[in-house]
Amino acid sequence: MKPIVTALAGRMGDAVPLWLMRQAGRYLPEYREVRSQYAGFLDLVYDPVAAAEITMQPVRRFGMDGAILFSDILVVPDALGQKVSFEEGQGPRLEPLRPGTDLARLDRVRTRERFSSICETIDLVQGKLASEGMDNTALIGFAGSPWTVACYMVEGSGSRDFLQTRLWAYRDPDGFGELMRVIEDATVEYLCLQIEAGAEIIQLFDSWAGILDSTQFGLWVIGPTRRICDSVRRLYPEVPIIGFPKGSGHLAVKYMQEAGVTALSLDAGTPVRWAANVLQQTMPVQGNLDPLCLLAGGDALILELENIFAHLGRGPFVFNLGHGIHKDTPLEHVELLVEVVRSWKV
Ligand code: 1CP
Repeated sequence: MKPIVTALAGRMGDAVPLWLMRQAGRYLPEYREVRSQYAGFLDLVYDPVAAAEITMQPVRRFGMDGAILFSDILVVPDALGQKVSFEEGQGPRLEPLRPGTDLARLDRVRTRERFSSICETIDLVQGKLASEGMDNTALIGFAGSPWTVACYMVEGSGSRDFLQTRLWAYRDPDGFGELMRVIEDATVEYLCLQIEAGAEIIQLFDSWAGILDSTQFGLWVIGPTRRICDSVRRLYPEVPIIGFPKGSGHLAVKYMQEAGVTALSLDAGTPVRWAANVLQQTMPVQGNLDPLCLLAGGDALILELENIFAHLGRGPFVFNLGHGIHKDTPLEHVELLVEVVRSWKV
């Protein structure tokens, strides 16, 4: 079994496996080189040859144990027919969906066509992993969780508090629930297609789980995640699902107990001692170095790595960041991180 898959099954070999969120991205010169040849970010995502190459870049450079598919959580709204674009330096822009919008116009025909190009990327990456002898590297597929995807679909961009989305959810839970169901169904279809194409692990990114109160968290984070995990497991019981309910604090316990995931990805705010005692006793965990600590490097980096390993290192554990790698991160800091992680013996 590949080391990450083994750790997610609750067992450890003699080393801690590693990958980094957003490992394929702007901090890599080889990524910026490919990116500069494409006008739009989505053009790159929907070009399987380029996307497969980008997926491989951090694996070749650093020997990561996981190759995360190069794509984005916003391909689901795009596939559903909502206009999505990425403005340089500003993040995503979508045509906002507000209460009263006819959800029937979110169409499923385009969905299949969009998803099939991403499946082709997965197929190409599996071919490269095999031909380049990377037998220990697992291909990680992913999607945004419905709550986080809905945040972007309703707000139309990134936001500090996603006010419009949260107001809709409070004022009209039935109408908002309908939108969530459309996203949920498309997400199940998308994840199953990814697994069929060769994804060995799935990660569900719920980047905005932490802005909800505990009642809303139950409704919009736990409920949909549970239904997605159940639906995917019915067809693919052996594929591990990592949940990342970012910023959920103590609600991570409820998420762990009820959302149906195989493992929990921890953000940097999660105290590692508490995580070891309360979470890791029940399921494998992944995380949780602060991306800014990696950007800083030096003694701060070494000390924090020691702290994380002292508490979580015996496993079951997959090393990762607590959120995506910062675009200004020096390559030497990543090299140092990989060296330190590799020197830890379980
Ligand atoms: O031009 C560019 O290079 C655009 C930068 C970029 C990249 C490299 C975006 C725009 N997305 C991605 C790739 C991406 N996004 C991956 C690829 C695989 C990898 O990890 O290497 C993944 C897993 C994502 C997931 C993603 N996209 C999330 C969930 C994780 C997280 O960071 O919280 C979210 C919220 C998005 C939306 C998004 N896409 C891009 C940006 C800048 C954002 C964030 C917008 C915001 O600030 O709210």
